[in-house]
Amino acid sequence: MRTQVAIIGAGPAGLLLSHLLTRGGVDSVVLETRSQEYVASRIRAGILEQSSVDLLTEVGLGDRLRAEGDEHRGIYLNFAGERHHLDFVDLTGRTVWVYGQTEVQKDLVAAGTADVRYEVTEVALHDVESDKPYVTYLDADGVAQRLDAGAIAGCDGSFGPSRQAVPSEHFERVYPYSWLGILADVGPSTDELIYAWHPNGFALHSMRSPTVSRLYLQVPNGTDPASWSDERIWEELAVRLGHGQDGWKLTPGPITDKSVLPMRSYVQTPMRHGRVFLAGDAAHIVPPTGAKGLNLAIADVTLLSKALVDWLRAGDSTAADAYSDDALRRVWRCTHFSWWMTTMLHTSGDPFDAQLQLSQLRWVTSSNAGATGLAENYAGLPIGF
Ligand code: RFL
Ligand code: PHB
Repeated sequence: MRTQVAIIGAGPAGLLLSHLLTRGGVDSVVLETRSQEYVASRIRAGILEQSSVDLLTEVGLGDRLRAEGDEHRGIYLNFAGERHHLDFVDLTGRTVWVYGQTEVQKDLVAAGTADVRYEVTEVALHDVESDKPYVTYLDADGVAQRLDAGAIAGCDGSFGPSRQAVPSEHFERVYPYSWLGILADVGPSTDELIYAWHPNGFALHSMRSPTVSRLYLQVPNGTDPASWSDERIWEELAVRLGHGQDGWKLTPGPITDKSVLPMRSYVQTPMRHGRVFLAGDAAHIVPPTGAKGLNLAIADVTLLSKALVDWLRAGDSTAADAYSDDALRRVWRCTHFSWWMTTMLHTSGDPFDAQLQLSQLRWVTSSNAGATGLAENYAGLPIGF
């Protein structure tokens, strides 16, 4: 079998890349280890920045997002018994949207532009330094297949084989805490997300829809989710998020999902080797505190699709040669922002750290310059930054 671009991984990076390539007149085949149902139901990101929404709208994927997504003007920061609103519209003229990654994934599948082979195994990349790279795999029936391509896009997340095919340097930071995340069948107790600093640890109130809430608690690494009863989770969320503060109430509800997520920062450089190009989580991981992972994946494939269309259709490799450097500028900005939000909001147990965090939070919520810096990064810099 032959295609112009072999894409490994049908997460948002792989599916959106395939969609953008189809629009640019370049064909692709996507290889995915999991089933379509599994990929579509994974609970992941919830926030889209303005440039992601603009891009999805521009390429025909914005209808349901704009009808069912919830546009937010900003976020709340809660600390020292007070809630502060940061208004991104006033500060930067930009908004963010609550629209689950599962919904983006469904819209991409519904668009029908990607030729995806689900439930493949033993995916391996070959001859990536030559001009005739190929991928081998076993199809869903266990039959050995070979896919020849002009280029390979590694969109297979942090555990896939593409990262290994790119001999390069990596930078990593592991954090000494994790998130206990819950999904609950209860309407959100807030109109916009609340990020809370508390001596007991960080908490976040997010949401998925008018009837579904998503909330997180900072917990020690290695925490077993089963060790937290539903009652204890709601009690701790209430304490950290400021229940009772100025009459605000957190309304609990039935918990439908409970999991623990470790947190790390990881950047692989360069993001290209020969004819393999990495995009999304295959190249970089950010802790979720800045809500950047999905948005970075979208920004990467926006650049990569243009580069591959120029190269494979018009024979112009300028953008392909610049891809890694161009993508990494934004990756490092988001890596810094995610690290900064994480270390500003999570307690480390060190009283000196706590005083620095509170000072920083006071500055961000009282100085226009401080607030604008956070808003500009959170609502997202323009694609191409
Ligand atoms: P994905 O989504 O992991 O997709 C990779 C795909 O590759 C497949 N795969 C393979 N396929 C073939 N052969 C192999 N050997 C393979 N190995 C793996 C996998 O099955 C999968 O389908 O990566 P992608 O496309 O780069 O997308 C990245 C995003 O999923 C990720 O960055 C975000 O979910 C991160 N993230 C958030 N990002 C945001 O922008 N805003 C948020 O609010 C936000 N919240 C979150 C998050 C991630 C979370 N978790 C669970 C990690 C909240 C959470 C809880
Ligand atoms: C989410 O809704 O899952 C979410 C929102 C904001 C974050 C992280 C996760 O920073």
